Amino acid sequence: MNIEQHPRYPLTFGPSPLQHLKRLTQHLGGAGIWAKREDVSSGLAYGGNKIRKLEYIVPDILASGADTLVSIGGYQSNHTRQVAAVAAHLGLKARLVQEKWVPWDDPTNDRVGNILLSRMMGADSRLDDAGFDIGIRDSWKEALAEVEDAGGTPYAIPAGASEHRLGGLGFANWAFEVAAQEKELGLTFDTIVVCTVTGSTHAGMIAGFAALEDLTGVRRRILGIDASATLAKTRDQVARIARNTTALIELGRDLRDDEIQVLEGWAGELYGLPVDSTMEAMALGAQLEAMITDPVYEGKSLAGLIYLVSSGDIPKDSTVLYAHLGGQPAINAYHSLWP
Ligand code: 1AC
Repeated sequence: MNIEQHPRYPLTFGPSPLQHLKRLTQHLGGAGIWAKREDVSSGLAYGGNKIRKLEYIVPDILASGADTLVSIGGYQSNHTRQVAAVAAHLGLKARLVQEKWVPWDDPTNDRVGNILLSRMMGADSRLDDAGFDIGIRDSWKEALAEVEDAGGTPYAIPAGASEHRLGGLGFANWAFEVAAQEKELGLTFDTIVVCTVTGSTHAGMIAGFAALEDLTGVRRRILGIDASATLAKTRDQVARIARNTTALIELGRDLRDDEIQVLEGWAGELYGLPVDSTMEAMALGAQLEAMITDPVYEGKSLAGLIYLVSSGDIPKDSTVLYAHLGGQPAINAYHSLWP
């Protein structure tokens, strides 16, 4: 099946908008920088990248007869907020495991931003002391069992929807959406910059752009900026999910090593904690473009983009697409960074 043949349940307004970041482009002296805004692409609880992944998972949820979506993330998980949103939209329940992924001891951390929105949407959101890990967790398996023991029918959605077998399809489709938008605008993005943690956003893009390359001959760099600070695990997960997704869309060849690039240098020591480059990037995005990013995801990928352009790694004549994945509801928990 190619990407168009996979069932998709629309949860977005349509293609996410492209925005030319003119003042950031001018500030850096080129390359030409654009953003594709997943943060304003859906009416479901501020949207974001997981809504797109869930578009390809909902048909399977509905076919399964489940009544409860069971998922996991940190206290300020964007993913669990989007699972809660899709559950509300479909009239299902959501049971969320919220682990202490970030040693950020602000008293509001487990009350505002994403977790507040999940609770407003009726999710059963429960805290767990376990620290950060992108793998499959016992706490999540226990939540699945609890729902079943109580007579419910759970549907399992792992962290970031990444280890779900359909988790890469949403962003494989994103690549085709970009190609259609390029045609309308009369330009080609030679470089894509995206934040990567659990991996399926980046992996889906890799698979989708590989399929496009085979159709059109256009070769691009899809640069994942690691924000997990557990680089080896994220690299493995991206490569594995990218290959699974290429199989699902019947690419018909293996991926080359140069198609899988997860770059380090902007995550800092720990997932979820900003470093100087994160703070500088967030300030530039906000003050030049009124584009709000967050200290966990988009601030780190924007920092990577700014460095790569400033250092000439991305040449001045490039046209770059920055994927804004919609991480910003977490900023409420980080209010003390802007005293
Ligand atoms: C890490 C998956 C992730 C979230 O929001 O929980 N992006």
